[in-house]
Amino acid sequence: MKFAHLADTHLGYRQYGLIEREEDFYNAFEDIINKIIEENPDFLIHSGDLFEFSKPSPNALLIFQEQFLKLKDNGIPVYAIAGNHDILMRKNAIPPQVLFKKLGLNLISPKNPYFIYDDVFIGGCPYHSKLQVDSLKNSLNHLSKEAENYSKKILVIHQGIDKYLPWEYELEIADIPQNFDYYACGHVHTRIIDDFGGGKLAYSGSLEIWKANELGDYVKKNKGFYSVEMSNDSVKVEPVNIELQREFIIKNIQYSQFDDEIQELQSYILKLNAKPIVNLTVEGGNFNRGDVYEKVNTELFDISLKIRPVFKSEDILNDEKLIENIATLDPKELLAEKLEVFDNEDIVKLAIELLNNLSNDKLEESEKISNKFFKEYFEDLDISEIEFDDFEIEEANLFSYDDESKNSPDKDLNNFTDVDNDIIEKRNNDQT
Ligand SMILES: [Mn+2]
Repeated sequence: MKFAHLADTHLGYRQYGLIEREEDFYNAFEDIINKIIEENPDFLIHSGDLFEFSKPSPNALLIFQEQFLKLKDNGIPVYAIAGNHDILMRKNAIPPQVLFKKLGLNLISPKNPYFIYDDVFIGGCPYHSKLQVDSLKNSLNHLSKEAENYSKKILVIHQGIDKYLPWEYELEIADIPQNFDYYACGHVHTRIIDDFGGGKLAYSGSLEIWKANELGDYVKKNKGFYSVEMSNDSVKVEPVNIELQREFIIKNIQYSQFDDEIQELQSYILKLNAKPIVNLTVEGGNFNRGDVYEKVNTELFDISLKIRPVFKSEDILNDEKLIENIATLDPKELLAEKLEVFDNEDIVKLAIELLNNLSNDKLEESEKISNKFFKEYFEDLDISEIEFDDFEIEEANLFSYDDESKNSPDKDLNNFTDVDNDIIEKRNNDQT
């Protein structure tokens, strides 16, 4: 039995506001679906963040519809869950995947937590935020029991796990039931294949370079999907790569070699098939930014899709060295230090959670965290009651997306949660 695993396609993402980048994602998606059809798997699993927004543009919806119908014509069923980008954290919100249920998309949701394909159990959960982790753990344990009688078991999730995302995770690796053969994960945009339980745990990574800091992983491991071969006693995961049409260039130039290096870069770019995105840093020496900027533009503007220049003259570099020497500049450490007077770990935890959420404009989440803290500390309430209330709210908020659900009026497009962005950045910073 063979299946394909794909995740984090983010259809509709318009990087740097460029229509060309939106189209790059669509083209990459089409390439991937063509490759999947070539591979002819028994089915395809999509582990969430199918779309960039929970209210995708008609273009993004149409691209998915086309490719989905192509899979259907080729007899390849699709199983999917909603990721954090697909879900709007509002009452009665439904993810866009629901639109394709009647066309045959198998949407794994709290109401339909698993499907059976021959002797294969395919179960999973949509994205759960940190606040909903207890309910997520319950669902995982429930799925683990339901799966027991099947010879092949697949778990589909869209979460950060501490082992792979130590800065921002919802699940600890120990929270995950061990009796599945394949863990089809989404959320982390880098590509990971690991041994877990008796099988494999895998993040197939994002479709395209969603953030410039995914570039390192892309250079090493490419982008694409996983082809998974499953027999009764083994699981083999084979990455299948697609070629991205456009290059992302990251180049550091010493100002003393500026003229030569910029010429070299220009002749490199002229050989490419598509205009690249150029992340250019000019550093060292004392130079006038305006002059350098003008030269960069003259040489590279017409032949690049986007130039993202950073100028670090000698003075700026010296300032940076000064900052590097101050060990406690990590805002989290500074916060913790300030709050030592309270001698209360919960207060430090609250402050750090608020910092994380507020720096990502997650106001609703922050409000929830604050209210919960306030109730636990200052209201004479049974904590178990609060947990129960939270659970009820979650159920209403997230998990009622069957076809009959009513959509709530006028939701704000800017309210989508943008977790990955920050996570991947932290992860990469952490690694480098
Ligand atoms: Mn994502």
